Amino acid sequence: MEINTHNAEILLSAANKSHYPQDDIPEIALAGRSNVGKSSFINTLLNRKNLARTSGKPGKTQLLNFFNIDDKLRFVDVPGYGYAKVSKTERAKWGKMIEEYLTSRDNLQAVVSLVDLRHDPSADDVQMYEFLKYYEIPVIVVATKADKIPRGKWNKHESAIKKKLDFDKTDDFIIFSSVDKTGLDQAWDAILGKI
Ligand SMILES: Nc1nc2c(ncn2[C@@H]2O[C@H](COP(=O)(O)OP(=O)(O)OP(=O)(O)O)[C@@H](O)[C@H]2O)c(=O)[nH]1
Ligand SMILES: [Mg+2]
Repeated sequence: MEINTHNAEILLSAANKSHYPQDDIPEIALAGRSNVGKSSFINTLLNRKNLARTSGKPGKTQLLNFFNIDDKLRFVDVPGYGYAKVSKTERAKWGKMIEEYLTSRDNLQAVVSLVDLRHDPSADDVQMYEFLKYYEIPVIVVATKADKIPRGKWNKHESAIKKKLDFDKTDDFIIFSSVDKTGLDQAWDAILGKI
């Protein structure tokens, strides 16, 4: 499929089902810990500086943000999990919002699950991966911030992440960096392979 990635815009932000777009355009959602680089991933793939707003301030993205790409594909930026300074009530609201989207959205083709290449996945990362596997949602694991560790150590970190996740070999695993664009083509190939 030919997609003009320059033709991208934020479409809408949704708190629940009633706000989701009503059509058959395929969606790829981005999930991961707060600050892992979900919004940066979207910006890098679309070659835009700040279309999906990023910040050093975790917990910034509060709603599901839908990005329209050339009317052929949507990215859904999901608020990050695992941010300590969030109240129990907020956390529960977040859980409901994500669960509703992931378990009921027919448009959803795959989830890009972002983890930090430098660290072992957190308990939340493992839980998210298990959740996606349980619901049989195709997963593209993207290990980001690769620019922060030497290339010679990438393999070791990849193995540690896969082991901790009990990684399913039928899923994609991509080493990525929004800073130097490592993995950009692979990420697009994986996404286009799901839609
Ligand atoms: N070095 C490096 N920094 C990155 C990379 N990706 C993101 N960052 C930085 O990490 C911080 C968080 O990035 P975001 O893209 O806002 O993270 P997020 O996952 O969208 O965070 P929330 O919206 O809070 O869930 C920012 O300061 C980014 O510049 C990367 O590949 N390499
Ligand atoms: Mg974000």
